[in-house]
Amino acid sequence: MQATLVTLGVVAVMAAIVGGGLKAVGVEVPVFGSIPRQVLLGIFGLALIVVGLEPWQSWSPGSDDGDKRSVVAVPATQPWTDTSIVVEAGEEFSITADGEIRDDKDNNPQRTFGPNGVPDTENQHPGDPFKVEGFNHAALVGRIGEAGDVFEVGAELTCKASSSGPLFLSINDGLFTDNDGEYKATIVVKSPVNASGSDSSPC
Ligand SMILES: [Ca+2]
Repeated sequence: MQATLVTLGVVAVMAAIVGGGLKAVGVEVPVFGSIPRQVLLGIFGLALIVVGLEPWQSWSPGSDDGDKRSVVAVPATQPWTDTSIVVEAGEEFSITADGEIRDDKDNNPQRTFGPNGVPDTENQHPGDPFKVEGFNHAALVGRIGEAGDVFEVGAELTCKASSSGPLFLSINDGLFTDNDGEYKATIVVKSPVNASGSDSSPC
């Protein structure tokens, strides 16, 4: 596509210079009777060359917006998954998650959860590590750094990093060995240009 544009542009410029009567790479340009047309064709040809030489990247909208995007699998069979993403204090990031897990595959194989989990209103899951915080059972949770405060992610969260460090994700469950499935988390660390300012809460 780009090479074709450049070729056409070169032919147009050549035709403009010699005044038409040209046949090149399958394109035939008749003799011109008018100088302004010749000039116009020359300009058009130059424009084609410029467009053709432009890096392809700039043609796909949103590809150079500066956001860092990553998709990470969070298996239900282990605590804290290192997302390999490092956030800086003050940086805004968003996490959207989907997928399905089971928290007791042998005894309750029909019981499945999504990233939002469920409120543990009847205290059926006393072993949940983030019960005190009031986070849903089997919900996706996160922390920044090994000792960072844990925050509930659920299916969607946008927040501002309260500290710098590696981002970890886990599932709010007390026993991981009887689980299966995984959540898939899409993490977008926003460039300062795309951050929503002070709107998002700290995490
Ligand atoms: Ca479990």
